[in-house]
Amino acid sequence: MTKIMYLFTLFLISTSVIAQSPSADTAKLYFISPANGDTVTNPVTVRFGLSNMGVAPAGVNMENTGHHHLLINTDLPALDKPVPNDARHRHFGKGQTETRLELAPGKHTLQLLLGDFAHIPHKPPVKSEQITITVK
Ligand SMILES: [Cu+2]
Repeated sequence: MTKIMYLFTLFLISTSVIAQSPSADTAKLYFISPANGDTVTNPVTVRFGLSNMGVAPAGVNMENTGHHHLLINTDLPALDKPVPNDARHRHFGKGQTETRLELAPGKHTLQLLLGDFAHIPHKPPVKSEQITITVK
């Protein structure tokens, strides 16, 4: 194999590894509850709404699907890499569409971000608005 062919192969491999799944043009990710500005009490039930795409568990590569990530008190992560997995970036890789949170009293921000089978945001990303809630 010539050197140029080798480099081209490396290029193909690297682009396939970082390839992002396409999102549906009309996809919409939103909070069913709570609403922006709500005052709530623990445990906080958060319901995830997704229109025009489907939910699939992590690891299942199906077109126009993904699983939910809930970002708590943090801005969006890098949108071309797997979503971090920590207390501020919660994965719902079994396909869950709601969760219950225990949050300290005070203001918190929440945002949803859909990820594909490999936890990578779609292109363009499917994300909700960032909402602010107050926990009593
Ligand atoms: Cu994930």
